[in-house]
Amino acid sequence: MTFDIVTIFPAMIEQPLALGVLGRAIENGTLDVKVHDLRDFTTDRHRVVDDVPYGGGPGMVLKPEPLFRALDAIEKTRGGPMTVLLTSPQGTRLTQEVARRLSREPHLVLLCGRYEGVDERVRARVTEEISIGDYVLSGGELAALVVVDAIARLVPGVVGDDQSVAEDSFSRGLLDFPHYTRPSELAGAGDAAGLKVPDVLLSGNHAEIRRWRKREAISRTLARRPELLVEAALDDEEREILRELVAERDRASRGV
Ligand code: JD8
Repeated sequence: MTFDIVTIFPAMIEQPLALGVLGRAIENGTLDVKVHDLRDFTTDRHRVVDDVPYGGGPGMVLKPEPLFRALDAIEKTRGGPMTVLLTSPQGTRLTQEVARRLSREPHLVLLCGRYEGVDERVRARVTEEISIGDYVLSGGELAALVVVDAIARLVPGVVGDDQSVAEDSFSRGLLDFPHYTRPSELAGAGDAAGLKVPDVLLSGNHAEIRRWRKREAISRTLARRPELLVEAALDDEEREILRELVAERDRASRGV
């Protein structure tokens, strides 16, 4: 899968993408990611990318022409269809479902805004505006990294173990179960009791372990993000566990 990212801060994008599973996938050619400096698409001596807003007011706006030139150059170099994403607070909220849909596109171009945002006419070239959540960032770069990470890890071969991608929290619509590694017991410190790994995980009983993990995932989801359960893809066993946990919770809330 091919990504082109257009930004005035290439360094903000390049280093993070060179690390971890995405870095490896770029190295071995599973992903082709190119970061473009928007200033390379200016034509003036000072490489100016911003200008004052028509109508007045504070802040600056990203000029349209460098962005249009960047898109033309990417289109010409890559050939073939491209989906242009603009990260912005006004966009479609990024969810696992949106990431899954976009991971089926062969070529994504991400435009990173700055200042007060981009000139409105840039939207004529944008396929979809994406927001990563309801809080204010200083620019589109961190959002673009989040979008690329969420999408790229769904591309076959990027994450070594397809199983772990399939079982990830949210691909099933549930929060994750607790994870433990060695040692099986941590010494107590001061007043703190020793911290033990749940016995079931040491039992070697894989059917019981699977069931415990399901129960933990469902019980955490019920406690912390109950709204996720409305859409969660639960199997028969999980629906049964949910019924038990809800009944327990209701009994406890009546004080019995
Ligand atoms: C792009 C400029 C900053 C936004 C004035 C401060 C996404 N979930 C998200 N929150 N914020 C962004 C985001 C913010 C951006 C730009 C994305 C370009 N800014 C602006 C409007 C108000 N400032 C985002 N995706």
